Amino acid sequence: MLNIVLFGPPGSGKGTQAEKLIAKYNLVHISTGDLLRSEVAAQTELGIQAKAIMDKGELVSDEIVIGMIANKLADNQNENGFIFDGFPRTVDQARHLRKLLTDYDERVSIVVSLEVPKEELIQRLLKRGKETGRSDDNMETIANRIDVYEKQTIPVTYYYQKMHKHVPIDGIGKVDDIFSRITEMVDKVHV
Ligand code: B4P
Repeated sequence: MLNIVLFGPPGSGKGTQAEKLIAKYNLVHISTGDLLRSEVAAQTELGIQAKAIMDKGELVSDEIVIGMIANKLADNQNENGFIFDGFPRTVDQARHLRKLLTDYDERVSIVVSLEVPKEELIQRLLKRGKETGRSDDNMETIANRIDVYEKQTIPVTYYYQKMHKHVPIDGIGKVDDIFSRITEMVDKVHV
């Protein structure tokens, strides 16, 4: 299997690049943000709790997101692999992902880490907020999401660096150019 972790700060283009990678490598897309937003839309108990946390720009509990990932993995065996988009976001989530994949004799193939400066992230997210009305794409929540990323999610990069899986990619430029930079690196681990 080809198991790609798509990593980066909010607004770095994870969702955008995930769509293209799925089409090229025929992978199952697991976006914890999308999964949480569908719970919010369906107004489930989990969705109601999650919305309050997401609107503040905080992270939903590890227990909830790890449970969602475990279900998705169990439902999608016999596939070419997975794209983990926006997961793991804490070192504890990364450790659990390792355990879950080991249960299926699998492992993370590569961690694609999109690098984009803070100013550009803010501009992209404010633009999306205006265009789509996404409730967490407002200045106050964006600032907290970036802060949470720096404090709680950056340590995940050290975890994967130690395993020699972390690959930084310049996330500035045209979407297709960034995609080419990513596939060049993915093709090195996927022969
Ligand atoms: P996510 O849905 O993961 O939101 P995100 O980090 O903002 O990334 P997204 O994929 O949507 O945006 P992208 O960078 O593609 O998470 C939302 C919330 O859910 C979190 O704050 C948290 O509360 C919760 N959550 C999710 N996962 C969790 C977890 N594992 N643990 C705990 N909580 C979790 O794109 C942004 C914009 O940039 C788009 O409008 C796009 O069009 C634009 N863009 C992309 N590429 C571009 C380029 N090259 N140039 C210009 N613009 C570009």
